[in-house]
Amino acid sequence: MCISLLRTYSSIAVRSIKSTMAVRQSSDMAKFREALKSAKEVVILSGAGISAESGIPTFRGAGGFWRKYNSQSLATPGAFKSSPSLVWEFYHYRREVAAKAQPNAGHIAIAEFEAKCSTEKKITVITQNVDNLHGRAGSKNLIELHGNLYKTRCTKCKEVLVNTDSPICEALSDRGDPDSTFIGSDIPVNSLPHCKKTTCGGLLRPHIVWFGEGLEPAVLEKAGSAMSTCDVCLVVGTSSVVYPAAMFAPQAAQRGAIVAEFNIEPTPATPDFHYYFEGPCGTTLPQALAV
Ligand code: BJW
Ligand code: ZN
Repeated sequence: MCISLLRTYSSIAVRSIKSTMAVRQSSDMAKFREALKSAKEVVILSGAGISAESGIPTFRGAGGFWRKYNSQSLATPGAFKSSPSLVWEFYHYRREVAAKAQPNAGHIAIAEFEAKCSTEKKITVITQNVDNLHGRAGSKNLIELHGNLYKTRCTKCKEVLVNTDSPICEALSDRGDPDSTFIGSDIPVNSLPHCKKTTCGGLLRPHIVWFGEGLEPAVLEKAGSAMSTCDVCLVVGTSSVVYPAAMFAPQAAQRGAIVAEFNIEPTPATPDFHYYFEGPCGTTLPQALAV
C-alpha cells in the first residue's frame, strides 16, 4: 500500500480528481457525524492551523516569519550547515513558545474522541506539527510526520533523544528574539547543544524533517498504512501544499474514503473532499467529534 503511495509521491496529478467531487458545506455536519459513527477506522490529519488557537503561528501567512526569515529558508539542511547558531536560535525560540502554549479545544476534542471510541474504532492522528500539543492533549495513537521540537538528533552518531531542557543549552538563554532588526547569529559552534556520549560529542540538531529531507521510512510507512485503510479522514488546519502529507487525503478520497476538511479558508485540496467545515477548528472539531 505504501509502495503505491511512494510511487505517486512526486506526482501532483492527484489534483486531477478535484473536478469530479462535490464539496458540501458546513450544514451537513449531522450527516458527517453519522458517517463518523459508523466508521471503523478514522484518521485525523492535522497541520499548523490546529495550534493557531493555542498561539502558535502557522507557516504560511503573516505570522510565519521569524526575524526576516520564513520557515522555508531556515528549515533546511543548508541553513543549518551555513549557520547552526542561527538555526538553533530559531528552534530555541519555537521550543519556548510551544512549551508555554496549551492544547486547545481542537486538540482536546481529538484526544477525547480517541479515548471514548478506541474500543470500537481504530483512531490514528497523523500530524505535521512538531509542537507536541497533540501528545500533551492526550492523543495516544499519534504519528508525528515532521518530527518534534523536543527531540534532538546527533549529526554524528544519529542518536535521537527527547530533550525538554529550557534553554536547551546555556548559550541559548536570552537568545532567539524574533525582532526583525536582529541580524545574523554568533554563538560559537562549541557552545551549541552537543551529544553527551563521550565517544561521540557530535553537534546536535532538532529532530525535524527539513525541506528537501526525506521523511523517516518507518513513519511514512505507518502513516501510509493508516491512510490506505481508513474509512473516514478529517483534514484539520493544513494548507495541503507540503508533500508528501498533501497527497494523503486526496488519495484516500480517491479510493472512496469520506474526507472532511476543517479550515478557516478553502485550500487547493478542498475540491477533492466530500465535506468542508469552515471556521476555527477549536469550534468546529468539538461539534464534529461529539458522536
Ligand atoms: C486554521 C486555523 C484555525 C489557521 N482552524 N484552520 C512534490 C511536489 C512538489 C514539491 C515536493 C514534492 N515532494 C516533495 C516536495 C518538496 C517539499 C515540498 O512539499 N515543497 C512544497 C512547499 C512544494 N517537501 C519536502 O521537502 C519533504 N521532503 C521530501 O519530500 O523529501 C523527498 C523529496 C524532496 C524533494 C523533492 C522530492 C522528494 C519534507 C517536508 C518537510 C516539511 N517541513 C516543514 C518545516 C518543519 C520545520 C519546522 O517546523 O521547523 O513542516 S514545512 C512546514 O509546512 C512544516 C509544516 O508541518 C508543513 C505544512 O504546513 P501546514 O501545517 O499545512 O501549515 P500552513 O501554515 O501551511 O497552513 C495552516 C493552515 O491552517 C492554513 O490553511 C490556514 O487557513 C489554517 N488555519 N488557523 C483551522 N484556527
Ligand atoms: Zn552522538
